Amino acid sequence: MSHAESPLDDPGTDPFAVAARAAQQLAAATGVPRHDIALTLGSGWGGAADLLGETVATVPAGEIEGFTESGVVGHSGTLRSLRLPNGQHALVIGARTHFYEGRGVRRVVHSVRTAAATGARVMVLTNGAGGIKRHWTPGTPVLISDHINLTAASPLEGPTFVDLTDLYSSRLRDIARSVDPALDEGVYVQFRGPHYETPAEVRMAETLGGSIVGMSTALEAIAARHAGMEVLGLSLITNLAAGIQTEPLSHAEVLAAGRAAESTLARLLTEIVHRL
Ligand code: 8IG
Repeated sequence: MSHAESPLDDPGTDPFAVAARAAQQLAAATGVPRHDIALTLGSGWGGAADLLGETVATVPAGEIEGFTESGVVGHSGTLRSLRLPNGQHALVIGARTHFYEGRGVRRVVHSVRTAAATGARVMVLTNGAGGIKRHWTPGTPVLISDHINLTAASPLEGPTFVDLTDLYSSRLRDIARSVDPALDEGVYVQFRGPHYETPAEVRMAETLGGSIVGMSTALEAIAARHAGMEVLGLSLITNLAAGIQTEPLSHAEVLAAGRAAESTLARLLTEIVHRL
């Protein structure tokens, strides 16, 4: 995996200036000056991109400043501009940088900051994750109601005291439940990864009030809120968390569960986005 240089790696660089330039480059590459909504499509959620609307342009992520093509199988490595049926423009981010890649938290949240700089007011963050609730069988989508950030990192630097009450907008969760009243919700616990949790860590997460375990989203949600966006978070439960299920976890199984759920998730997410 290549570790391309990025101006974000220089601590003297203003990450918001890089995001502003990335937004200008996206506008030039797509011909779409502003986007209204942005979506990061994690494991299992990629199919939604084809259903949400008409693709106006697809840009390889590596062509935009601060982005790297994702090294994780199951992530597309592109930025796509879509026109929704209501005429709004959606930016679909298929290139997520994970904290566990070790490139720093600025890289992790750059896509969110770029989305905000394109004008997006709503950030939809999706992921594949492990479930702590025993009745969440693999393939179950759940709303994120709140998070616990166990990365010991923040995307914010300096005395930036951002309120995170209602971070995962109850208004947007209500809209999602108007599409599927059976959608359950839970507290997402972001671990650093890339290893999965031990059973003891999963018990800890449960004791702390968590019900979903993953390796993304929380840091991105913080950056989105800081940028003034409203956040909707959705997890696809691809596996029961370690120790909740007795078999060892495998990335292949995670991908298989994602693929199996993909068309259902695409329809669900499309209906939700069309009501936002
Ligand atoms: I997919 O069980 C997926 N991502 N931390 N734990 C963590 N991340 C995950 C898991 C899981 N499943």
